[in-house]
Amino acid sequence: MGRSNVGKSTLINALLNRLNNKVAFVSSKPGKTRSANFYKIYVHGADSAETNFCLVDMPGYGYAARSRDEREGWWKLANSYFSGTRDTVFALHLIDFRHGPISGDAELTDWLDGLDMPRQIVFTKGDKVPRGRSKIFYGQYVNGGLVSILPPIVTSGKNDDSAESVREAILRIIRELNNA
Ligand SMILES: Nc1nc2c(ncn2[C@@H]2O[C@H](COP(=O)(O)OP(=O)(O)O)[C@@H](O)[C@H]2O)c(=O)[nH]1
Ligand SMILES: [Mg+2]
Repeated sequence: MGRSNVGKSTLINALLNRLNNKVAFVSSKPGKTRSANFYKIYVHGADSAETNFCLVDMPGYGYAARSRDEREGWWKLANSYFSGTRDTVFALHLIDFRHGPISGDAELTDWLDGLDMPRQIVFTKGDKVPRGRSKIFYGQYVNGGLVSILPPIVTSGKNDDSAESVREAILRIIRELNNA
């Protein structure tokens, strides 16, 4: 989940190693994805443990040009999705690393708080922040009170080490929540 254009679809393509043959639609125009897209993921771990789960690309919210109706539609969709009974649910909350949490992010955080929904923070567009600033930005955001199951992960829109860290984090969180 995250604001329009934050990089939700890009992260999914990176996680699935489909950046050159996209499964999730990436747009240069914000607010294009209007439906929630579901990806059924089958994982065979090195320990031969199987972890199957559903990755959901939630449409963006908080895009300034959107109408009130669209914004209400988003909350309706999100509420109906998350109020269903499910064994294990957590949210990956994507935040643009250049800006840190901004208005729509606080709104999402409050709503997730209200649902008691655990969440993992993933920063996107880390490649757009100069190296020298990264540590300072990271510290500012984390000290600003972001709540995350595991420490937030800074990603770059590529299938690199950070994408691998997100994969590992997802599996670890699912396994921990399942055993809780
Ligand atoms: N440089 C860079 N660009 C990114 C990153 N993530 C997304 N983008 C770009 O940001 C735009 C919006 O990405 P998209 O995945 O469609 O965002 P969504 O609306 O949240 O699904 C596209 O032009 C992407 O190529 C990233 O980590 N680094
Ligand atoms: Mg998208």
